[in-house]
Amino acid sequence: MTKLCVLCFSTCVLAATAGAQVNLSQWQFVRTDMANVWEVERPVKEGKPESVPLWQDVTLPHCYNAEDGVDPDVNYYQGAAWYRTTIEVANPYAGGHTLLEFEGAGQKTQVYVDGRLMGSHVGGYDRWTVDISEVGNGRHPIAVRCDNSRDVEMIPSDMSDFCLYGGLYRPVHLVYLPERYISDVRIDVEGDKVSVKTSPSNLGEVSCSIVSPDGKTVYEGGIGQPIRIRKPVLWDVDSPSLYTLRITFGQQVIERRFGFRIYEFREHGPFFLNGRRLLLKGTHRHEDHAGVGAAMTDEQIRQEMQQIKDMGANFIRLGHYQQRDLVLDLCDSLGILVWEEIPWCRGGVGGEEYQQQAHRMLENMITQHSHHPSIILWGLGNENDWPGDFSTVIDTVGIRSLMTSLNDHAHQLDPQRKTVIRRCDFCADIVDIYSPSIWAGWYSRSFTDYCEMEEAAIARFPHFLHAEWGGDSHAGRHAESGFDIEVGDKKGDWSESYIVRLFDWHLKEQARMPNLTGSAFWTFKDFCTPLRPLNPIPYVNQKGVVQRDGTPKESYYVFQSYWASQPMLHIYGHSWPVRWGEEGEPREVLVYSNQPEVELFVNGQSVGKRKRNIEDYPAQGFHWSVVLQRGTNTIKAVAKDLSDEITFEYQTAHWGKPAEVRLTRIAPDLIEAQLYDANGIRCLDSSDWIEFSIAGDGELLVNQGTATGSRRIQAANGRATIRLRSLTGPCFVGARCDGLPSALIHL
Ligand code: ADA
Repeated sequence: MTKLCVLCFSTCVLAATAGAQVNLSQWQFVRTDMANVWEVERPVKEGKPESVPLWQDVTLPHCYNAEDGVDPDVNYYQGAAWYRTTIEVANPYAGGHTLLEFEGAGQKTQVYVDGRLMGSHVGGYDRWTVDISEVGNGRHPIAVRCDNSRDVEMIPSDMSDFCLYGGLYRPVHLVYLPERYISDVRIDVEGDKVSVKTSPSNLGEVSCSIVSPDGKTVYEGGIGQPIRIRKPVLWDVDSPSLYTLRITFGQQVIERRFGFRIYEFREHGPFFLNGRRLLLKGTHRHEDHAGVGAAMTDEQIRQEMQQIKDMGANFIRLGHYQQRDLVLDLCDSLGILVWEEIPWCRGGVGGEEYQQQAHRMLENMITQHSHHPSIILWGLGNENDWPGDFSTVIDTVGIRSLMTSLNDHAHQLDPQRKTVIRRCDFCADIVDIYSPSIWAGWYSRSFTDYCEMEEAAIARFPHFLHAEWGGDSHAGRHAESGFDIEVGDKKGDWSESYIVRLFDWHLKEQARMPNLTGSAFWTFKDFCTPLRPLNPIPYVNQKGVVQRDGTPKESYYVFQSYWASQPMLHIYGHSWPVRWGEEGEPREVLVYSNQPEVELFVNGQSVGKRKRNIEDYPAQGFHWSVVLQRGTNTIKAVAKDLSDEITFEYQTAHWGKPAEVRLTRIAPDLIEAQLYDANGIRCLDSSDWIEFSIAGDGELLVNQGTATGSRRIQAANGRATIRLRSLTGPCFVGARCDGLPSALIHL
């Protein structure tokens, strides 16, 4: 549609040049409810911007839980908040329509223009519009009330393992349309035929052109009949070829990208894309990032999706809700197949309104995203067998009934795509594809049981796909031992050492299961969750292979070594400054690489070449047993043109219990706390809690939910770090550890 996008700073489909520009810095925000909209507008109208409560200037997108979601000391704010701005409406079309378009806002929203309620929406993840045409051209105050209060009659449930963020955390657009306009375009591709429908459908003079991936116009004409494209170039994960459809109706031009591909989930596996077997190599993502919560910038989203592609993934489950259009555009252009789902997550099933919301969000997700060739699955729910929001025991009849109606609705809206859910065994027969819960070596059994558990699921469910596996790892925590693969029912030790072995084992097993459709590990990036206040980084689900700010953990490279085609080489332990053991005791060195051969050097001496061999666990054969010298050691790995090197210390002295915490400034903006015993020996297995504070002319970078950005954090190998946000003069940084004298460092 012809969009004059003046409120957003992200790319809008066809942003034109006419129309007044609204300065985004003019948005203001207050994190409290107001008595009425007059209270919101009065200070501006009366020219008293200093009135209480104080408003803050903000830039959209903006999430009002950007920091408190991971503040170790508080519950995140769940309640109402207000945004206000003034816009200059300058619709160039006589009799035209003016809309405010919200790409998504959390979680219930009311929109006021000139003090009048013009529209409202329930649901934090779908796109919606408010028609404000009646206010006409000119300057108008806008007030928006967002509310993420707890509500059991709304999806997702507050029992979900993620933050139900509040705010205008996705872009807002001001859209001008002619009097008669196309509100939606539907593209369906079957074989080499494309059907195009507009809403409304009776507009008459609609013309259409299709441009091939190499820029040639391959069709020009009407849209009444299915359009046949001869020998279309197929969209594939390695060559994501996209066609462009352009619809013209009077002054309105709409562009959509689409693609041709065929896929099949064979009974009892495997999966085929364009006629060849493809193992789905998948991950998950939440819209969540350090410092911004759900309000990720376009650049942050682009970087994250590229990191996912560079890891070698060809599949993603967008857990557990409809995500931004930009995410889907990137999946299309990068070649990442998608399972997208509605946020019916945990808690059971609610009443009429709740169920209507689920249906509405399903309809919006499918109509808004169905043209994306990357999407293959519509997810209807996650862990819907999880009781809790309602006092009744789990209502299997009610859940089955909603699941059945959602399943029918999805098929009616999109007959081509499959439906899917994860973990609700008593609904497994309703949907097309099913994932039970299998967490070998984390929530159940040992990871060496993985193959047996997987084969049983392949045999039991006609269409099985494995969503969610993995485990937590505290970035910077490493172990010399104790990460034995036979962990039985207990979880691992939250070390990176355990988790790389768990991932490594799964990946080697998956590579040799001929009938496996594929899987998606949980999850790409650490994320904020209200359910986990006692995690080593409080309120962070630490199952990511990158930290909450995108910094890779060691496990990122394990995936690359199995999945990526770009040559890579990585020695395990870049974040492990001190290893330990007896004098002369052999230590294991792991190297992750997709190269055929790697040579390892310890302190300048070659300790041999090893060939890549997937049967030779761990690290596909790139493991060496070496003797380290007391003090500093350097290890280098070489594979053809690639090399990687780490330098670390080897400690042979034994330690007792922690007696002292010492602070050191290890980089201009980084402070380290290290625990020592009574003899001044580092306590390399301590996981005591460290609490940082600051006084003076400096500020710590806190509430980031990362290993260098949490005021309270569990030590990793007796060590914790915190970053300085600013330092403008003298100040003291403190570290407190229960039972020990506090430490101070003067900066
Ligand atoms: C569930 C849930 C996820 C995630 C995961 C975990 O499987 O579906 O949202 O929270 O648990 O980390 O335990």
